[in-house]
Amino acid sequence: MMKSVTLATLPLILIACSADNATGQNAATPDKPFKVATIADFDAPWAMTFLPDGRTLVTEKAGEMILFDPKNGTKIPVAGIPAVDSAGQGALMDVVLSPNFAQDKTVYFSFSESRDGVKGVALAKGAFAQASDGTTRLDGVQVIFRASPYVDGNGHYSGRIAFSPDGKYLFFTNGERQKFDPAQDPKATLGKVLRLNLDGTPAAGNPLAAQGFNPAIWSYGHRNLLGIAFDKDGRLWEQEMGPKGGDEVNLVKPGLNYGYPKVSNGDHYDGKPIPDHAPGDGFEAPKVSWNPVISPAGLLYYTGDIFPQWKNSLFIGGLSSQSLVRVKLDGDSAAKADQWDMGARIREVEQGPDGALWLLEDGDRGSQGRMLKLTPAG
Ligand SMILES: [Ca+2]
Ligand SMILES: [Ca+2]
Repeated sequence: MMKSVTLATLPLILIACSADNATGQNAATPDKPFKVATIADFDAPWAMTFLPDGRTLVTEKAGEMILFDPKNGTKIPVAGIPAVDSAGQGALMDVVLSPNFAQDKTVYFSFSESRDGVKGVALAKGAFAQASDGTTRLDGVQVIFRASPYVDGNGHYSGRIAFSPDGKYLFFTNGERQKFDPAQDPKATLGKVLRLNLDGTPAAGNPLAAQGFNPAIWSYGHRNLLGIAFDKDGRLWEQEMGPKGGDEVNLVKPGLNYGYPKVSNGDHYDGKPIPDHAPGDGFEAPKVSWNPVISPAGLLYYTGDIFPQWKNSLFIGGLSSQSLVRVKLDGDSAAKADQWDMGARIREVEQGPDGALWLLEDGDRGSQGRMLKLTPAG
């Protein structure tokens, strides 16, 4: 539970600094400038995206993709999704429209799968199609990229998707699968941000390929990357679930090493220390880190008009922190701004066509699986 403190009269910078206070609690922002409407219920939803007509595609952990119309509450299952291994943290994960969706109707999605007794995250695409009777499917679904290597275990798949602003590249996150060292292994895609062509092949000119790294790698030394988003100036931001006391927001730059598991502002959950980030250590430090952790999930760069005060902000869902977190950006800098107690594990943050914020609860550990819409209060 968030500790509620009265900070309304303090300047923003003091609120930001107080987030890591001596009591070991993140300070909750006391007043919510939004009202919350419950739109629908899902079964452990993971991600959502808007179609151009205002309908949504929603993924559920167990492997369903659902076409949901917020205008009338209609839910239609989307056929054509491959078998998902949803054990542990496994799921049908992200869903994002092609930058050329108006022409190619292509939907990109990610999921965890089991092959030959080992598991990994896969990236796939298919063409959205709806028949006159309403039945809906993805046509011609192909897996276009698989993490390497596949390993045992059910954790830290990551699997978030973002397209570069020019629509030419697909950025894909691969978690380190709770195996630590693969994040520093130049041959593995685990613990990395990847830059791919739209067909899933490694993009030409990736920064470390000439040094013998896997040609898909854009940056490395990451842990469990559960959100990735571009800002208005084309900067790539990423959030990742770190070790104990080490959740992070990073500004992702090509070829840099973000340190895990060699350095982190957190420490291993078994108590083993990890050296903190320090100037000159050769590792790229996070722009924001949390101790205690928020357990981040989802990342949205806000561009809407109905919350004008939040332009140039990142929004992050909080799982264990049961919160919605706002991070204010200023060029290459970022700072904690708000953390609102939502009373449920928030898995996904999305922006609607009118600039409203849409959230998905993840349905685990007592949380429901609701879709929530946030609009300005009063
Ligand atoms: Ca989304
Ligand atoms: Ca540390």
